[in-house]
Amino acid sequence: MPVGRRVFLGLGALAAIGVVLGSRIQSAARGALGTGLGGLLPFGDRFRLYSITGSYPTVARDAYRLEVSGLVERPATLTLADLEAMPATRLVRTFQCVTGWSVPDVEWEGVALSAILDRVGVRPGAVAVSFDSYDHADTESLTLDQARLPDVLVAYRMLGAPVTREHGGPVRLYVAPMFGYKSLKWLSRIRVVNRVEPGFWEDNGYPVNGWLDGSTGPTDPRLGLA
Ligand SMILES: Nc1nc2c(c(=O)[nH]1)N[C@H]1C(S)=C(S)[C@@H](COP(=O)(O)O)O[C@H]1N2
Ligand SMILES: [Mo]
Repeated sequence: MPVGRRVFLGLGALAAIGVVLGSRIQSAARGALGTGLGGLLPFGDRFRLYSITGSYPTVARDAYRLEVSGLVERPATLTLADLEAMPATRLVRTFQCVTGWSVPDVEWEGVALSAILDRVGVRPGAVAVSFDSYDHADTESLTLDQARLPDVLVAYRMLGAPVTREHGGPVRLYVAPMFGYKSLKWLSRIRVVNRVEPGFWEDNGYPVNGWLDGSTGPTDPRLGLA
């Protein structure tokens, strides 16, 4: 096994972290990062590898399938090649975990979730999108408006290379405008649904709307402007 700083987030640790998820703590974390202290912390500027289950699912690249179902006109099962054949979006952003660590200038590449939604055709009555993981543990959700933001990606490249198994490869979600917990790893299924279904982290105390700017309301300043 490669040596690295791994953080396996067991349920005990999760319960402890649940205590520090208030918005005041988030502001404190942002303040610390804003003054440059983030870079001075031990392990600064490095990803922690998270997995609720304590292990990383193994999904071979040629066996990878992304199911897109629910309130859609044309349910689809997409391979990695299908995703790579769609128009690619590349982003460079600071990745921020709500617990305070962050990694600057991370390069991401993948397909805009909006393009996948357009490909399958969202049916009337749909209001949200739910995500499942090959780990059978993590779940996430976004409103349809959030899901259509141009910097929400179904990502197959990260840090200048294919997304590694540890980071959620072959394919993970990358929700650039929100804290890291929204970026579900080992993405297996996208379901278009008629209500927001709070996911694993939300059930454990994280805000359903994980905006990096700290707003907890249902809207982002950019919604409606895109
Ligand atoms: N399937 C799954 N996705 C996940 C998590 C997880 O434990 N399991 N942790 C989330 C959290 S809290 C963060 S900060 C990021 C961390 O990404 P990394 O493990 O690539 O550093 O993944 C998010 N996606
Ligand atoms: Mo996180």
